[in-house]
Amino acid sequence: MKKVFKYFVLSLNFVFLLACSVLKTSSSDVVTYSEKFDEDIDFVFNQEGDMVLIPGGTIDIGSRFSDTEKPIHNVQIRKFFLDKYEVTVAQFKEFCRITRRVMPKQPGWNYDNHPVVNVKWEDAKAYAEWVGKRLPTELEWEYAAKSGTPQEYHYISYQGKRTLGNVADESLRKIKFHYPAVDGYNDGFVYTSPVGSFKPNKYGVYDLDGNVLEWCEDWYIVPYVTAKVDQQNKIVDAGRYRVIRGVSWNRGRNYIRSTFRTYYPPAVEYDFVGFRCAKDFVESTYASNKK
Ligand SMILES: [Ca+2]
Ligand SMILES: [Ca+2]
Repeated sequence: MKKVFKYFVLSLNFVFLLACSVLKTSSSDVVTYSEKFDEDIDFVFNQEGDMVLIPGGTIDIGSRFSDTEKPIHNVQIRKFFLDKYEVTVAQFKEFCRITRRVMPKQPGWNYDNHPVVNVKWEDAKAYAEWVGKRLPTELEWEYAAKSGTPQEYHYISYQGKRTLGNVADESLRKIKFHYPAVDGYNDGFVYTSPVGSFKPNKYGVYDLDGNVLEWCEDWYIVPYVTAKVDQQNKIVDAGRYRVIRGVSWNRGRNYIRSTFRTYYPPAVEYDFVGFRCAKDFVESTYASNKK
């Protein structure tokens, strides 16, 4: 009987060691966003006010997770400037005051240093032009969000309960139990957070992984590999909807990925949709500004 028990214990040990080795192998095979993030962040970007210069390059756009993101295809992106932060309530108020527009009604929880919400695409575009900028194309947006790292699927990092960005979390689920919150994750914000509350990505851009969804310049075309683009990767085909990118305070789980595409008619307003601006890189202008 003693012998049987000894073999039983040895077998248990063997199964335990085998399980450990499998777990170790599988976790080390996955390069998560958080692991990449914790490396010394190489801030390769150049700053110009509240914008960063995103270096040009090639990138695999798209993912295997959704038909709207297929096929994965390689594109060339020219260097461009991108706002470090989402446009805030205070900034949009100033725009409305000076241009005598009606300020979109903000929810009670959305303070001056939070991202402006309830903005139509047309209003976002008008703001961008007013400040001498433009909206980012969706290819630029995804390129910046991936920031040279394999950040196709971020949810695995959120499952690690790290505070990477403001998404639908347990605090939101207490109020709206049907929202797709990330299990066990709490970022400290039920609704929007002040812009820049979380760490930036490798290009120095904040909140691409959360807070509010962001309007892009482009019409929504599926599959987007067939869409005609101009030299700035702006989709020139016309459509009915404008592209929205990112993830927001009311979305979690499998919405959290840099390739996620969604869309709305340009005239709608939602309390989880905002925007940020981009700008073309012009060598001569940039050089003279730097003097
Ligand atoms: Ca949250
Ligand atoms: Ca965002």
